[in-house]
Amino acid sequence: ATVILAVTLGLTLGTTSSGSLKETIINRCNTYLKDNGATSQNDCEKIWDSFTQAFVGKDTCDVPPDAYDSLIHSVSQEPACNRMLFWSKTKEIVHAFTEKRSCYVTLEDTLLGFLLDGLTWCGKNESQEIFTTECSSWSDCVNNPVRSFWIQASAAFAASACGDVSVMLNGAIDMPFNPTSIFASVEVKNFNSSIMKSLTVLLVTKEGDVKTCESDASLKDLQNQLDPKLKYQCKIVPQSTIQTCISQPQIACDDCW
Ligand code: AVW
Repeated sequence: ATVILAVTLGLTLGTTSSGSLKETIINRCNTYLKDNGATSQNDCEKIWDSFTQAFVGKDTCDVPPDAYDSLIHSVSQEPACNRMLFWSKTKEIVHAFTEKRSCYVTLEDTLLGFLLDGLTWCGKNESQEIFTTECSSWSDCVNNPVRSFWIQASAAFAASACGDVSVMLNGAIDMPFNPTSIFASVEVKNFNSSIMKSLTVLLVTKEGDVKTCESDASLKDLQNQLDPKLKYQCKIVPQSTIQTCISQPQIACDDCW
């Protein structure tokens, strides 16, 4: 009886979690399309189907980044030239800013990123089930479904980056440009210098930080990895300035840094 109960419970939980994952993603999709308009080519049910196709039936450590190619192609969105904002180790402040200001767009402010931000999912070999708990985590294995999604979505976002592009890096840590980050290992490598004009580093510092754009060695590495055709700039941006711009929408974006 215990075994039957456990199996029934297990199946019920599995169904419930995949049900709520679908609900979450479809709801986010409809909300996004309503709030951002203009992207009427997008079909939320089709996007959900392409998403599940990437990982359902596969072991939780056996989902490579290219499994998400059909999902990425099923989402249609014009690149926001001159407003695209990358980030590394600044997740919270960058999104607090873009939530209030449409002058900059991060991957998580695009439909694709918005749908999956903060979620966990995986499948199981030879099973149609979808799980949202007990999935392999970021560091457990290279080809886990969540990590692979962010790698492929980041690569596509970077490849579409056009005009003047910015990246918010953390000036309070040793290596603002860290070779193991997605920004360094995926995004910079996918920049296309034939559609991109410049990269501006916004180095977020706290009061008392001594780091400068010129003194940081990791930023030299970043400069060296960029196509010389791209213009490179770096600006120190005090965290307090960003906070002020977050709380005072009447300040123009151009005056934030
Ligand atoms: P990040 P990235 N274990 O702040 O440059 C668990 O380092 O990498 O910035 N979760 C992880 C790990 C890990 N080892 N590494 C990364 N993450 C997750 C997409 C975690 O959720 C945008 F376009 C962390 O908050 C940015 O330009 C997040 O990844 C760029 O990629 C970011 O890690 C940011 O990636």
